[in-house]
Amino acid sequence: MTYQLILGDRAYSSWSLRGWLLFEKFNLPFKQRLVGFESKNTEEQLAEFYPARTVPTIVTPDGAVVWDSLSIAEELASRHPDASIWPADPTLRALARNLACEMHSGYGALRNDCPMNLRCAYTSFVPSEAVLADVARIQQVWTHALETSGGPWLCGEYSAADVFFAPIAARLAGYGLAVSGVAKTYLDTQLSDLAFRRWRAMGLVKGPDLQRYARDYDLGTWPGPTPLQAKAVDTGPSENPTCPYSGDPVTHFMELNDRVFGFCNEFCRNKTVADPEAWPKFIAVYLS
Ligand SMILES: N[C@@H](CCC(=O)N[C@@H](CS)C(=O)NCC(=O)O)C(=O)O
Repeated sequence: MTYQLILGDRAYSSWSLRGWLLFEKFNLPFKQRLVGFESKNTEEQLAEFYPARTVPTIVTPDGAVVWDSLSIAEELASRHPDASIWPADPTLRALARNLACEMHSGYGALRNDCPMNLRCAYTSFVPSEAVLADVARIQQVWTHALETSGGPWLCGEYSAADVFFAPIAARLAGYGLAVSGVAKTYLDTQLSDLAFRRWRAMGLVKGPDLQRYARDYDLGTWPGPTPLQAKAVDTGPSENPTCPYSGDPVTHFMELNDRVFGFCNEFCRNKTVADPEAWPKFIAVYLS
């Protein structure tokens, strides 16, 4: 038995990103299931996990349902003390808890006015005073944490505090909201993180564009690292006979730098096309 992790649409569900990072970044085993965001009936889709009604929700191997990102972080930290979800140092741990809790209960204007949408980077968004106040507070707490810990993550090593701020980084990036100094360096660190890039690559290629998240602002270029230019192609042969992820025979193909690579299904091919460098198992094949 392993954990079940129930997630929403990767492009839009900022809380789901947190739930997934808690497993992905701390190497905890899980099987995931996605609920559809096309309709609004998340609660119905979670009926078997009553009384959960939002994503992320997890089911522990012994059957406990945990339905809030902060309680998921705490439960995983208790069950996996060696995973270092919170910093070991008590002062840094207290700081990390402050940061995660402030994020979990705060920044309402930013969260309301700037819904996460990993498919867009807007250039003409004009923030309200309330959004600017949230950004100023984020600048303040990030700077304080990074100067206290020495970085590169908020509390030194990657911790739950960084999990909670990953979607905030996505919002700052997506709506062109500026931070400066060490906070800007930290924003770039979040956007460059391979796990974050994997999540975004999956969000770019799976699921429909949802109108309720669309905003009528001018579009620009996503400010994270520019992906290597790969493209889907119809036929092989590929250099690799088996899929880098599953080891199964290849059926779907991608071209990168005049070389052809194969994958065992369309989604795995497309997520790799979206950002080849985000996938260590693919890069191992590419460099071999
Ligand atoms: N406090 C919850 C919030 C989770 C949440 O609001 N998730 C959203 C998706 S990002 C959701 O499931 N919305 C569906 C709905 O409200 O019907 C947490 O920390 O996990």
